[in-house]
Amino acid sequence: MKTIFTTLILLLTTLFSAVSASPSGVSVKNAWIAEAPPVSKVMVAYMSIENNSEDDITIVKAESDSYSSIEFHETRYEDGMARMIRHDSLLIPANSHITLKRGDKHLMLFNPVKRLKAGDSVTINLITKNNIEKTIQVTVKKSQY
Ligand SMILES: [Cu+2]
Repeated sequence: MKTIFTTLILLLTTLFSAVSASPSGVSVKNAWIAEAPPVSKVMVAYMSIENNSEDDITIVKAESDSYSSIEFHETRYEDGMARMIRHDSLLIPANSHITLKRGDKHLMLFNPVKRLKAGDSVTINLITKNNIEKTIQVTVKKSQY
């Protein structure tokens, strides 16, 4: 009887945590891609990525049918010169968020498959270390300076 009771408790606990956790724990807000000149081979995406879970989330890959590849970049300023550093992943601490913004972290989008103009929408998949996929729709907007 005790064993059945323990099993029942375990089962209920498992069910409960499965229901309370959102699929990825990741939500993305204010995502946009800066419109680039027609000749440009690269574009940049900015967004706020929230982690609503109790565990750190590491995004290890980003991909889109609209680009040949996507890299995680960060702009750093040294002696008044801006240069971009490539990161292997993006860490979003538990119950926190990171902001990808101009002059800071961003998604670098390489080789758009077609000319993307303000108003166009692009699908990007973010993939976490635990292989959870988060699909987001990102609108291209006129660059804001
Ligand atoms: Cu970059």
